This record gives sequence, C-alpha cells and structure tokens, in this order.
Amino acid sequence: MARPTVFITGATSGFGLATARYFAQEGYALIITGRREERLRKLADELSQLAPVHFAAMDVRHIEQVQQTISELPLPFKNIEVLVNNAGLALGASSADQAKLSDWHTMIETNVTGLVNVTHALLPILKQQPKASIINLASIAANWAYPGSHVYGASKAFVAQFSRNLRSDFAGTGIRVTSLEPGLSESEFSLVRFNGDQAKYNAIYEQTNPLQPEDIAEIIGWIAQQPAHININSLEVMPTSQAWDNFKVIKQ
Ligand code: NDP
Ligand code: 8X3
Repeated sequence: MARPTVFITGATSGFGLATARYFAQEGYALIITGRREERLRKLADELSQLAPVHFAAMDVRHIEQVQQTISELPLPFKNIEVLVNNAGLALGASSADQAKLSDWHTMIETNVTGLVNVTHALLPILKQQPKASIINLASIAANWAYPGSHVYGASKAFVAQFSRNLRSDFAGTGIRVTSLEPGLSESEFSLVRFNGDQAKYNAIYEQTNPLQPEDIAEIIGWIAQQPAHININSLEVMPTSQAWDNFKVIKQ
C-alpha cells in the first residue's frame, strides 16, 4: 500500500523541520518545502534513509510557485493525507506606531495569504483521501493580546478562525482541521523577529525552559494520527513557565 504523505511548509527550521523528522520516523512519505533550498536538500539527504522525501523550494506568498510545486509532484507523493501549514513569521515587537508598514505587509502576505494559497491549492487532493488532516500553525497570539503583537497576533487570529470555518465546511467529510496555538517556543522564530539580534533572542528564552520544536512536532503527529472520527478543533499549548497576566489598568 502507498505510504500516506505529509506536506509541510516551512520545513527548513524550527517546528517544520522537527515535524519532518517526526513523520519520517512514523513511516510517512514527506514533501518538504521552504525558501532555503540548501537546507531542504540537506534535510532530504538526512531523512531519505528513513522515508521517501521530495523537496521543493517555494515561497508560500507566490501562488504560481505553490501551484508549480504541486503540479510537479512525482507520482508516489500525490497521496497527500496531512497538510501542515507551518510557514510563518513575526517581524518586530515594538508598539504599532514604531512598526514598519513593510513588516506588517510581509506578515500578512506570509501568515495569511501564504497559508490560504497552500490550502486552496491542496484541497482538491485532500478531498480525495478517506482521511485527511489540515494542521494550521496559529499561536497563543491569536487568542490573547499583548503589546507588540498587533499584526502578528491578528494574522494568527485569521489562521484560527479560518481553521474553524474550514472545519464547518468539511464537517462530516474525511477532512479534519486543527488550529494549533503554541506559546513560547525556542526556534529561529525569535531571530527572525528581532532581525538576527542574538542578545534579544537569548533574553527571550533565558530561564524559561520554553517549548522545543520536537514538542510541537509530537503534538502535530498526535493530531494527525487520531482515528478518522476525531477532530481536534484547536489546541493551545504553553510551557509551564508561561501563563496569562492580569488585565492592565492605566491610572490617569
Ligand atoms: P522558524 O523561524 O524556525 O521557522 C519558520 C519557517 O517558515 C522556516 O522554515 C521558513 O523557511 C518558513 N517561511 C517563512 N516565510 C516563508 C515564506 N514566505 N515561504 C515559505 N516558507 C517560509 O519558526 P517556528 O518554527 O518557530 O515557527 C513555525 C510557525 O509556528 C510559524 O507560523 C510561527 O508563526 C508559528 N509559531 C511559532 C511560535 C514560536 O514561539 N516559535 C509560537 C507559536 C506559533 P524559509 O526561511 O527557508 O522560507
Ligand atoms: C509566537 C508566540 O508568544 O511570541 O507565536 O506570540 S508569541
């Protein structure tokens, strides 16, 4: 029997890379994507000992690249059962009035348009499977406001609501949909957010024992491997060191 295939966006780093390693161990065929082709090639070399791997460099913001990747899939990789919509980023954490408009546009184009591009392009394939999963990486920032989150959190709120709406459309079909909402997690995410500033990266994670990409990969694998009659609608996960703060009241 053909292996089930998982399609992962943003597999060059962090959650996506750990998820590729996880599914390779579980006997899936892998389609790994991202913009950094050299990293994809290296990961494909590593994982092809365990599983069939196809890699394609693509930018999720560009629908023609997404469509080309899908149209050029080799036959053994067409049986896509799991889509992990993981590619995404935050840029900056200053207050809204200090933020760059170009950063806002990049976050919307990647986290919203990119995720929508990949989902739309893969739905015809996912619909043909008796059992399929779309696992969307939202964030705790979708659910909770915090200073400096502005467009990042709003883009992830889109992901969470889009997931619920897809879930409504596909209720009773083979397609399950999940919004996965992690909190503080150690990855290149914070290097990207702080424009490569290692000191800021260190400050974010020090003494926090944050979630690791492998933690999230295992959760993604668990969601995908639920029996066909179970849909995990949403799942918020934080390290034990993280929790909510009080509402702030500004005395005037
Ligand atoms: P990383 O920065 O480690 O990984 C992000 C991945 O997204 C990279 O593989 C990157 O690949 C890819 N990516 C970014 N932009 C594009 C693009 N335009 N086209 C294709 N791929 C792209 O971050 P994480 O692994 O931590 O984050 C993964 C997801 O999880 C993101 O959506 C993030 O918002 C979300 N998340 C992260 C949390 C955290 O604290 N780390 C917490 C909650 C959610 P490349 O640069 O090669 O294209
Ligand atoms: C990333 C988690 O806390 O930086 O999605 O918003 S946080």
